[in-house]
Amino acid sequence: MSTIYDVANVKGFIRMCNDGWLQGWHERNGGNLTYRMTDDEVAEAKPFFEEPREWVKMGVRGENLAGQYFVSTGSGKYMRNVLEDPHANIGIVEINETGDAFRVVWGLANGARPTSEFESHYMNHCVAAARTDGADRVIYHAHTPGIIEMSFVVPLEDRAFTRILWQMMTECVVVFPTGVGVVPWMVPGGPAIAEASSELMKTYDTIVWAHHGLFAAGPDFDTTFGLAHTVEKAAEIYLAARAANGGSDDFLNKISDKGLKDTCRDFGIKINEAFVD
Ligand code: 2HA
Ligand code: ZN
Repeated sequence: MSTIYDVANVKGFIRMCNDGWLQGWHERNGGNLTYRMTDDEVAEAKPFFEEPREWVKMGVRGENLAGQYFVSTGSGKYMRNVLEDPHANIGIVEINETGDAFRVVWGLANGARPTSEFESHYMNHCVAAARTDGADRVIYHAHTPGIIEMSFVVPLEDRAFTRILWQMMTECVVVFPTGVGVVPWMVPGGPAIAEASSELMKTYDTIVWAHHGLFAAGPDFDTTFGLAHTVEKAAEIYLAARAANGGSDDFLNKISDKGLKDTCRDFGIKINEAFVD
């Protein structure tokens, strides 16, 4: 282990930041990513840790992930710059033993802080980890244009939003069989949006932030990026199909509810029954 970048998921984290940039989801400082490290990764990374900074109190508390370490993008930092200079644009933070404060132990050079959405990320990590028995480790927020556009023209309701996305591409229902939750427009970066999202995170791994973007959780970078990519692609297909249909979403052909249910049956996946007729 010659640098901290040889820790597999530190490398994977940097790659995912760049993947999102290449998709066009991270204008300026838009979007953020956090990853909860395993104990082995913490042990591998520790020799490279720097003098810990002071503890910073959060507006939220989550006891089940107290004492854990997270890789986080930096507040005001650009995804575009992560690959070129990780040490300045991302960092590792430790959560205190009561689960209500963090301190920077590596990176985020020159006094930078973790993402302005860190409280949202932390609370949602707590909920997602509890829902998945500790499997979920990644939370990703991206300014995905298709989802933002869709949030102007469809009802901001979990069921309506989910059904449209499922119907756009055959494998959507397989990738997110529980559906997506929808948070109405809210001020970003505070405890209120953290609270609203974490309430939905008890059920969903994908949350739409109306007029803002996507908020997604998963066990690893491939799954979480793939989830965001699939949801966003479905949104783009909806918008293009609707435009091609003169602005209406009364399409000539579509995937039936029976088709959605049959797909899940054959893939051995449990569909959210409340969202199909
Ligand atoms: O990091 O995307 O929601 C900037 C944001 C806040
Ligand atoms: Zn944002």
